[in-house]
Formats: sequence, C-alpha cells, structure tokens
Amino acid sequence: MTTDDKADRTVATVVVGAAVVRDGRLLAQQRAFPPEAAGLWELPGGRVEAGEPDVEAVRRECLEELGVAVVVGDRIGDDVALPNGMVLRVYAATLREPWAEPRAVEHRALRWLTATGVAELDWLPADRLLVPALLALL
Ligand code: 9L3
Ligand code: MG
Repeated sequence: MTTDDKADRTVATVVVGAAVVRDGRLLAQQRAFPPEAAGLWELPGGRVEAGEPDVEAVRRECLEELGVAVVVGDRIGDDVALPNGMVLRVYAATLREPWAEPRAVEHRALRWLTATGVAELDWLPADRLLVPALLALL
C-alpha cells in the first residue's frame, strides 16, 4: 500500500452534514446528481478531507454548497452508515450572518422546513434516519 492509498481511505471515512436552523426551520437541499439520488433531499455537507477537522469540513461545505458562512454547534444524533461504507455525521449549525440567504449552488433547490416538512420530506435514506434527532432541534 502506498501513502496515497492510506490518504484516500482517510478521506472516504466521514461525510459531515449541517443541520442549519433559522427561526425554527431546518434547511434541506435537493440533490441534482447522481441519477439514483436526484430529486431526493439531504442536509448540506460532504466528505471530510484528509487531516481536516469535522467542524472545518462543515464550514467549508456550507460555503461551497450554499455560499454562506455558518457557526457550527453540537453533534446531532448518531453516526449513520452510508451505503458506500462511509458514515454520515451531523452537526447543528446557524448562519453566521442571519440575513445572508443560502443559495443552491450545486443543488436543484433549497427549502426551509417546519417540523411537518421535516417529517414529510423525501429524504435520502441516511438522512431520514436522523429525522427524530432533527425534529428535536425545532
Ligand atoms: N450523503 C448523504 N447525506 C448527506 C450528505 C451531505 C451526503 N446529508 C452521502 C451522499 C454521497 C456521499 O454522502 O454518497 C458524499 O456526499 P457528497 O460529497 O456527494 O455531498
Ligand atoms: Mg455535498
């Protein structure tokens, strides 16, 4: 095994998600790809890079995907196993500038959800498992 192989495995371990809450609503985004996930909804986030702290990865992913700065808080729920062998780990977050409106940079749509919306949304399977923990934030 080369050093690069090791680095790749580190990169693949954790996917962070952000549970961004504003005024009692949770932010969700609708995936545009890959085809099997397109149309389903998820928390913003993505793969943690090698050597990157989780909290920094949450901040980076929110900047990349939503164009906004967030303040990262507590872990939400337990790690959820993803089909590809990675785990989804979610953190509560708030907008650093509450007046800054997130944009769907690489997603199909964004939605600010009430508790009813969270319960009824067409989530990705991993994110759906976190619904009880997400409802506790609202
Ligand atoms: N994933 C699932 N739920 C989420 C996120 C942010 C990611 N809330 C899954 C989808 C992909 C993998 O994790 O299989 C990597 O995410 P991304 O890099 O496509 O955002
Ligand atoms: Mg992502």
